[in-house]
Amino acid sequence: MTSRLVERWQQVTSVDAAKVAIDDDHESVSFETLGARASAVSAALRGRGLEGQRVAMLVTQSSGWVEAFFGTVLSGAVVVPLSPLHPEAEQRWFVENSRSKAIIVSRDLERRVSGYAGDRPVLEIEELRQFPTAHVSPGSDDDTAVILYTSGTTGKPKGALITHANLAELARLVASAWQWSPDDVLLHSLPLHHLHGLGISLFVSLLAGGRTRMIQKFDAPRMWDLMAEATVLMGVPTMHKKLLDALDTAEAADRDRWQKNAGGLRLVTSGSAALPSTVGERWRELTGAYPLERFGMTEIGVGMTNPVSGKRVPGTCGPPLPGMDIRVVREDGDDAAPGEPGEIWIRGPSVFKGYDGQQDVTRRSFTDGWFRSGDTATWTEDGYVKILGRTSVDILKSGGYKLSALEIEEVLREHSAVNDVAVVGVPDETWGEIAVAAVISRAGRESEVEEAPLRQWAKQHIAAYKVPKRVLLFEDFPRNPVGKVIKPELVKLVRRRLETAGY
Ligand code: MLC
Ligand code: AMP
Repeated sequence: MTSRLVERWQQVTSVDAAKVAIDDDHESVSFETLGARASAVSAALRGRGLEGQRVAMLVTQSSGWVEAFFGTVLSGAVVVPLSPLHPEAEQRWFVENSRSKAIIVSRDLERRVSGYAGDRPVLEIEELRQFPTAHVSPGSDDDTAVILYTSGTTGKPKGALITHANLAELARLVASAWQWSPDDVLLHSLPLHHLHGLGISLFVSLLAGGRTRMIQKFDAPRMWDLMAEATVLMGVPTMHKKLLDALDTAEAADRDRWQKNAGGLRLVTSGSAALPSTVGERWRELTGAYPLERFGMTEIGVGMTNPVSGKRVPGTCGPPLPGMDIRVVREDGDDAAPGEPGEIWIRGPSVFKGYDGQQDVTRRSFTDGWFRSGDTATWTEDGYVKILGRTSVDILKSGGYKLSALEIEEVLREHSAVNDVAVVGVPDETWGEIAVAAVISRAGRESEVEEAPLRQWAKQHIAAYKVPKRVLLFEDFPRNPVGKVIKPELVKLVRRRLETAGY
């Protein structure tokens, strides 16, 4: 039986073939053209024997990205999306860790892979899409469609294996709950190497037959202007905050126009991190409705969502998304009553297959078929879920990106002037949370590990968004009797130091 993802792709690219699917900064591409180009990419990849293999892609966010993604999937291969936000060292690691056999690039990014491509073919999407024949592999629901790397409680990110069925069901369930129609126009600027941008935004719109206005990178004034043609805006809380800050500081004429644009939106959603109510209330003033907040995760898709019509409760992520099962489980394993804290456990058709090459970690992440999220939450009396925080102090959420303190520490420890380092998260108005590095220098080398030089050095090894925004020098850290850093104590010291410094 053909995979639901391939089946849906074929329907949507043929039923309303002439309709515009993607508007990017260069062209408007119809569903028919998108479908034909993806089938050409697929044939080209088959011609190179890549079916069944992993294929990395470093393609600018545009219609070409969609063609590369679906071309790879239709060929029977697995996509490993890379981001230009990652330095070469990190991209190399993703390509090697995933054992990718080829790299699809857009011409503007081709130079970025030359240092690590090795003997892997580097294939330009601009060439692949012109391949003279077409091919579509039926695939099957359980095939992996994409590997998304997600930071966790281990040093290195883990590759989440997301199947054809996971993506198709995520798109179907969300489109239905959010009453998506082919007349909707999504304004899209979220990064496509994460599930929010890829699966929750782009594919929901695309597979529902809507139009997607894609811009390469978030830019608040452009977003406000482009909102004039949009009906739906999806963002992380930081994006919403940055949009509102731009509105507040805009010239009067821009502000009037932008406010009018906001009034035309049917739906504003927020996810990936907790939405501050101050930000939500500002959106309510602009659009007449509090943003729809929902909860998601790379491994599970969307778990809970406030309703489109019906009561949206600020500070909650709403009831379970219809089609998904949610439990809040106490430490003793029983289900929590309303008001009692517990861990969110999730089951449903968009829950992933496991972590690539990490069967033990995968096994430990599930209990009786339920994925354990690592988020602490509680039910409200109305059956809505309120998030209380993460169970691990080493997982941070900054501007919607999940950051692993351990991963960042591992990188910073490689610096020869760093004697020891501990990374902690502290609250921040714009980013939700920022990473701060507490560093113990090797004797006499303090100047090398000050904020500016250490941050600059770190950017060669990890994405700039993972690099701690503040670096503080310490003589030692609070430790327990066996020498382990007591992070909650360190957080207090860090916050005090930052407050004293006026941060
Ligand atoms: C950018 N920077 C960040 C950052 N984003 N630092 C910490 N956290 C972030 N999220 C850094 C830049 O590298 C730069 O560093 C400086 O901050 C200023 O960058 P900018 O260009 O002004 O940032 P901007 O482009 O405005 O980016 C903000 C943003 C972006 C909110 C648009 O962070 C973003 O796209 N976030 C979305 C993340 C996301 O999609 N998460 C979904 C995960 S999936 P320097 O040093 O150069 O000055 C998931 C599931 C679910 O969570 O439920 O959705
Ligand atoms: P990621 O691993 O990047 O997919 O991030 C998933 C995590 O984002 C979840 O486990 C939560 O911690 C967090 N998250 C997602 N949506 C929300 C939300 N609406 N409120 C609070 N946290 C959220």
